[in-house]
Amino acid sequence: MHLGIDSSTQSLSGLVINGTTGEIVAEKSVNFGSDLPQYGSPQGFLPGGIDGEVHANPCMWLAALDRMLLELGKLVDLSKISTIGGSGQQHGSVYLNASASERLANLDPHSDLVSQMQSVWSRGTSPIWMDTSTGAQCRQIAETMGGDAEVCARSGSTTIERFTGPQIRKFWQQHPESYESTSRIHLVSSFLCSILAGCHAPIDFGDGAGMNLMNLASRQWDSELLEATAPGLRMKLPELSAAGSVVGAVAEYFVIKYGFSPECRVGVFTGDNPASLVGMGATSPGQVVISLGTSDTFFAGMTQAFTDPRGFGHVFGNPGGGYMCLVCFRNGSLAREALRDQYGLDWSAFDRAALSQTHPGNQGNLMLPFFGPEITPRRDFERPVRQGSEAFVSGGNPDLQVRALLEGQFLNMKLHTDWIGIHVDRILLTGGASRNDGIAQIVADVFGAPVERLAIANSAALGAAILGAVTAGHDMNAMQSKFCHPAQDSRIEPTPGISYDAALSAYAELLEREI
Ligand code: ADP
Ligand code: XUL
Repeated sequence: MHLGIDSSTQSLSGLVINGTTGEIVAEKSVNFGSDLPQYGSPQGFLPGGIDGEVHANPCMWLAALDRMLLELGKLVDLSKISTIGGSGQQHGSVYLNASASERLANLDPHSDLVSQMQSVWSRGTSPIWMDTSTGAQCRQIAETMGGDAEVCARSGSTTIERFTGPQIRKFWQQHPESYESTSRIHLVSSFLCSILAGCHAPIDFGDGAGMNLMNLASRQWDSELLEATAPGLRMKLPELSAAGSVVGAVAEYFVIKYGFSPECRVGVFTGDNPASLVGMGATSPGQVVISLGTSDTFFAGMTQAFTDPRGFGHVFGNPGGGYMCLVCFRNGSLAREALRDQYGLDWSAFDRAALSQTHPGNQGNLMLPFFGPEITPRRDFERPVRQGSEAFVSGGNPDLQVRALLEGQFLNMKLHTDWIGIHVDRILLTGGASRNDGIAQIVADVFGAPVERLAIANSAALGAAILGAVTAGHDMNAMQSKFCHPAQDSRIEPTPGISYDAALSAYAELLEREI
């Protein structure tokens, strides 16, 4: 059996698969907000950050790992797990001092992870992907490199505020002494992998590409990008390696505390989106995945690496080989939740509003669906922008508001993914909100393509488990054909005779005017 661990924005999940029978054996999720309220992070991050700063407490991820394994051990015999694969929310970084190596190698099973890691942090909190505070650092790095086109050609993305390089530069500028005392900087993925393996684990080519530091062509750290980012950075970064390659045996802590076999091996972790690509069975080019998690993301395998001329899209390493493209929208579930709460609705009201109470095109009522800063397109919105009837613009009629939000989100997605040039003839939908039929119907209508969902909404955890199977020597494609089937009756066809061409132009015009 293989265990996949996914540490995403709002929860940490474990999912166990049997690679021989094709069975999903057990699944357990720990929600940071509701299960670990002591960390004061109802949505997975510390509220109240100023000037676009969004940080999380890395202890919370450790507490969640301990909790998840304790609960999972009640559902499945952990001694039967032969390999562990994993993934983490992308871009987030963890800063450790020189004592970390020894600590990792000597974790005491009679204590817990949080108390033992207390003295290893060189930075108490971790900037995560929602952070938009590094505009100045992005400009400085781009300037040193001779322009953003050069950064993009090397790393697969222009300088991006949430990407780890600009975040590291800001840390060095604001806290040079703490930066100096940092001996290793991990991503969320490689950090959790290091805990499990009891030694510093590598970063994979998928998550590594989300840092503005990795050279996409050579799959090595790019010396010039490192130099343009912060002094002495090379020494502080882990090695780069392929997702799923063996890191080593699981640390004794997990053997004694949770009953893992000492033979159990840990593979290199990746980012949650690359893991989702694996878990959706979409690593081979030709398929499009839309993930509706905390963020909404649009991604697909690519045969060749080419980049977004407008700079919103990214190219990452694909855990199945080659490349993947990705476009991320910050106002995903958090915006849907904000509108839901503002109107006192529940998710079934979203279903009803989208399926029976309103019509495609929403009688011309349009919304720029941003409740906070957006990254695609980049702008510090504070509230949505409405255009349409007086009643709608003044905030009336919840059903129209729901449809306007959803149509706005997917029109915005369509507008900002056309550069990829993929003919979308089927969409694989995943993430927490994908189970909502109303939302799925609007995706199908806006893109004019059928939508399919897998039985498992948490495709990142499934992808992580499949990467675990790859660590054990299984073929990724064979595992994908075993596990990645659309759920029965999950297919949603686009409504016949509907076109969103006019709505897309109207949306583009409104956006142009407001930006
Ligand atoms: P992440 O991986 O980013 O932590 P998930 O993929 O687990 O996020 O998605 C969690 C989100 O899914 C929740 O915050 C919630 O907003 C949304 N969600 C869950 N169920 C529904 C539903 N039935 N309809 C719409 N959204 C939903
Ligand atoms: C991708 C991104 C988010 C995070 C959290 O670039 O920032 O999707 O990976 O899910």
